[in-house]
Order: sequence, then C-alpha cells, then structure tokens
Amino acid sequence: MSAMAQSVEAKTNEAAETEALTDGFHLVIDALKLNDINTIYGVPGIPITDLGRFAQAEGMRVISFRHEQNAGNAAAIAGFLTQKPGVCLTVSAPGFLNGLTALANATTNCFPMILISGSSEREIVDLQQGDYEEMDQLAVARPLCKAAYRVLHAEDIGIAVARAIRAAVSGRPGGVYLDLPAQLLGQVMDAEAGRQSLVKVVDPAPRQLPAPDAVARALEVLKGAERPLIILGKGAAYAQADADIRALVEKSGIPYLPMSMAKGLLPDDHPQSAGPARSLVLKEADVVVLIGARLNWLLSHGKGKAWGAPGTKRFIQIDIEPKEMDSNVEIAAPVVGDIGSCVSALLRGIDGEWPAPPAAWIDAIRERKEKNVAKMSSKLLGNSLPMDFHSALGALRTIVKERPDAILVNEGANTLDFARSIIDMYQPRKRLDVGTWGIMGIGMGAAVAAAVETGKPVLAVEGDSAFGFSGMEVETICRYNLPVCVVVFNNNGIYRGCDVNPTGGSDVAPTVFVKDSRYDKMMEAFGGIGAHATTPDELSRAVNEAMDSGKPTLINAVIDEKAGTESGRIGNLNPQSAVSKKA
Ligand code: ADP
Ligand code: TZD
Ligand code: MG
Repeated sequence: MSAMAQSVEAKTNEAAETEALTDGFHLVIDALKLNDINTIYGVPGIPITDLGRFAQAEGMRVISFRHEQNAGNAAAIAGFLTQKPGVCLTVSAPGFLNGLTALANATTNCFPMILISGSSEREIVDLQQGDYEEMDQLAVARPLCKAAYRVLHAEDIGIAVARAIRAAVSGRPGGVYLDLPAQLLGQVMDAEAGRQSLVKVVDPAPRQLPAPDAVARALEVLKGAERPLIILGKGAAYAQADADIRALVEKSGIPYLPMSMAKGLLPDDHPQSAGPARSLVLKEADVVVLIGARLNWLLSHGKGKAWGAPGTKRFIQIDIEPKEMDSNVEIAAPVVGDIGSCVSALLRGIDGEWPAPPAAWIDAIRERKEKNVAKMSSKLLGNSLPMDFHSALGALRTIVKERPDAILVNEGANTLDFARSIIDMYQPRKRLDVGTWGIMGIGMGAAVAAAVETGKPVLAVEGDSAFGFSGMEVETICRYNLPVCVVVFNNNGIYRGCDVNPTGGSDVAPTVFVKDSRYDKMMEAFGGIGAHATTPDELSRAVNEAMDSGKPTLINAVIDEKAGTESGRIGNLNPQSAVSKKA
C-alpha cells in the first residue's frame, strides 16, 4: 500500500471510530434535547465550558449570564412559564453556590428547574485533598431542593437526566440538583450504546385525579356557603388550566381573589374579582376555596385579625401536595390532585343547578370595591414633582392595559407592593415577581427568561435597590438584544432615600444610596437605550417607545425619596427594638 493510501485508510478508520463513539458532554446534551429541553441558562468555566459550546453547536440555545444566581432565576421562571424544567448550568463550588440560592428559591416557589453543576473529582473531594474548587456539592444541595443526584458513569447520564426531569415536574414541582464530576464529561462510550442509554420521559407530570368522595365533600361544603370566596395562587397559574378555572369562577358566581402571580388568570377588571376588596373578603368569607395557594405568611397563615373571628371559616383546598393540608389551620375539605383534574371535577359537580351566592355578599363586595377604586383613581392621576409611586404607576398601568400580552416583572418593596395593586393584569402568567420568599434579585433573570421563552415584550418594574441585585445583566439583555424595558423606580434607596446617620458621621444611613444616580447610563454602556423620566408623561413616552422598538431600554424614573414606607406594606413584620425607638 502506498504511503498516501495508508494515511487515507488511517483517517477513514479514525473517522469511523470517532463516529462510533460518544462522550459525557454529548450524552448530557442529547438527553436534554431528547426531552425537548432546548435552552440552557448558565455561566461557563471549568469543567463545563465545552458543555455549553457543544450544546450551542448541537442547536441548543445557550444563554450566558454574568452571575449564576441570575441564570438560576431565569431557569426557574422558564420552568414556571413552560411546565418544563428550566436548566441552569454552573461550574463547581462557588458557581454552584451562586446558583443554589435560585435552586432553593425555585423549590420554595414550586417551580421546576434543574441545576446542573460541574464538580471536582470524587476521590479528591472525599479525601479533602484540596482539588480546584473542591466541595461536596451533592451534600450541600440535598436539603435545599426536591432531589439531588450525582452521575459517575457515562452510561447513567440518560437515566439521571430522566430522573431529574421527572423529579422536577411531577407532583409538587421544584428544584433538582444534578452533579456532574469533570471526569464524567470526558468519559467515552460506544455511540450506539450511548443512544440506547438515553431515556425519553413518558408522561413526566402524570395527572393526579382527586378522589370522588373528596370532590363530593368539597361540593357539599361549598353548597352551604353564604359568603364563599375563591383564592387563586401561582399553582393555579402554573397548572395552565386557564379555561376550566375561569369556567369554575363564572359558573359558580363566586368572587375570587388572585394572589400576586395568579393575577391575570382572569382579567383583573373581571366583575367577580374581589382584588380591591381584599381585606373585606378575607375577614367576612365563610367558605374559602384555595386553588394552588398556600396558607403561608402571604395569607396571614389563614388565621388572626385579617381572617375575622376565629372558627368562622371553612376551607376547601385544592393542591397536589397532601402534606399542604392542615399546614396552618384545619382544612374542612381537602382535594388532593392536580389542579386541572380537580377543577374539572368540581366543575362537573356545579353544572346545572348551582345556587348563586347570596346577593347581600356580592353587593357588599361591589360597594367596597367601588369605594376603594375611587379612592385610588384620583391618586393615579397626580402630577406632583417629583413623581410618587401612584403617579408613576398610573402611567404604567395604562401601558399594560394597552399591551396585555407583555410580561411584567416586578420587585422592590414599595415598588412591588404598589405595582401589585395598581397595575391590572389581563392574561395568565404575565406577572413575575418576588414570590414566596419576597426575594430581591429575581428581576433581570426573570426578564431574560420571559423574553427568551415567550418572545413577548417584557416590562420590568424595579425598585432601585432590587435592581442592584441583578443589574449587571443589562449587558446580557443587550448581548442577546432582548425586548426588555427596565424601569428603575429611583427613590435613592431602600424604602426611602431620606434616612440620615444619627451620629452625623460621614457614612450615610444603611438604607440610602448615592443620590440622583443615573441607572439609565448602565444600559447605554452596553449599547442599549437609556432614558430619564421625571414626569408620568415622560415615563409613558419612554416606555411606549421601548415597547414599540423592542430594543433593550432602561428608564431611570425619579421618585420622591420621601414617598415610600418602611418595608412597603409588610412593615408589621419588622421586629421592634425594646430599647431604642426610631425617631
Ligand atoms: P401563592 O404564593 O400564589 O399563594 P403558593 O406558591 O403558596 O402560591 O402555592 C402554590 C401551590 O400550588 C403549592 O402548594 C403547590 O403544591 C401547588 N401546585 C403547584 N402546581 C400544581 C398543580 N399542577 N396541581 C395542583 N397543585 C399545584
Ligand atoms: N435581600 C434579599 C435577597 N431579599 C430581600 N427581600 C432583602 C434583602 C430585603 N429587602 C426587602 O425585603 S425589599 C428590599 C430589600 C433590600 C429593597 C427595597 O428597596 P427598593 O424598593 O429600592 O427595591 P422601594 O421602592 O425603595 O421600597
Ligand atoms: Mg428604592
């Protein structure tokens, strides 16, 4: 054989051999893709840099962030919006820990996500011999998520990814940790055997039908109600049973209260919405139907002053998690199952003759609503300089009404609490916010995921402090040219910008930032559009322009530094000092 022929033959053999082989990197990617997971949010580095590169080469969307927490928050919101686990990819120890806050937050909020982190070698980690970024990540993650798995052999990647997906989305959704040691990614195996080791998860979130007697009991309790109320939570929004939920509300005629991220499940201007009469309905209702909402701090644990006289209420609770029943108060009629199945079972039960709620109850709610709406509406038209929360949000409220398919991201204290009650939502899953923990820092991650997953315009309404937690991601927004308009409510600080250092020393008070900062310049630094708004008209014009153009925009909205209150609407949760009273 000639030298040339020999080299050709060697090359062909080599090609045939590589064609017949696969490795850990590609098995992870193939396993995700086989399960219709086509986007990864993350930050590159050892040992997962090539995983991101190969994923992009294999046609996945790989969105690189500036900090893992923001990538993790994006993955969690992707999970909430799509019912598929959002994937966050990080490096070992510090990158993993940065992503872990988001994983724990996702679990707390019942959002499905998978945190995939590269890790150091087991034999070095377990002997604590000081590997690069050494940490026993699996042990650290386990108490903070729904499930945590480590893969040691390439042939187990398929089953591990399948388990992770099923654990994230089945039953009560939540966060899953998947640990991939560096050596695993480089492991090589026969390509055909690799293909056969992959698992496409069949029915990842199986329906869970409620027991017929549980449904009958719930209907019985509901039938006896004189002042019934339905509370819709973000579990109801997640479940995507929009038409049946609306039908249940409308056919039963029962007033409903949306929790913050359930706003828009029915439009906030729906005649049965009791949103503007919240304190009245919580206090006075005699039967309360909870649909995908927990009786946690956000609902004053179902007891106490907000809920009226003790022993006057009966609860019906629909939830997929049986342990949620009786978490804070007795549940008279637990209905355990997935919301779609439970709501349609109730719906069948109220078909035909169903008594409308007593007119006195409906009238009392209408009266209170009208009173509160009137009180609010004059404030929304204010034109004081600088703007206060009401006048600025009055402008944004009109914009959201005109653009109901835009997604609203919202965090802060006053900026959050006022926006939640002032900005009406008209479509399901359009409001993304601080969730169960009231966590700051979800803003830019949520905005990126909302834009990437839905392609819809995003309006992020951010307190100046809240924005700071993820603000560097404006570069990410510019890099991917996402249709995100960020409005920073700049009141010079946390809650208010006017606290002073009581000692008269040169440090400013702990709640105060640099005065009159220009956050808009941050967006300009990366080629996006910056705007500065001091009046509702200027704000309106700048937001409309941004939403029309779809260009990354940040508007610095100047808000009166004295307008806010301590902790927004939850100041009552601040412990009081026994020895020192604030002036
Ligand atoms: P909110 O903060 O809006 O009140 P929570 O996060 O407290 O809502 O409650 C959401 C609830 O919804 C959780 O208890 C969760 O188990 C439940 N849940 C989530 N998805 C489903 C589903 N598909 N079917 C039934 N319950 C669900
Ligand atoms: N850190 C994290 C992760 N979450 C938190 N919720 C807080 C700190 C404490 N915190 C709040 O609860 S709201 C808030 C902080 C720091 C910021 C409020 O200031 P803001 O909003 O500028 O975002 P307003 O409009 O000035 O009230
Ligand atoms: Mg502020």
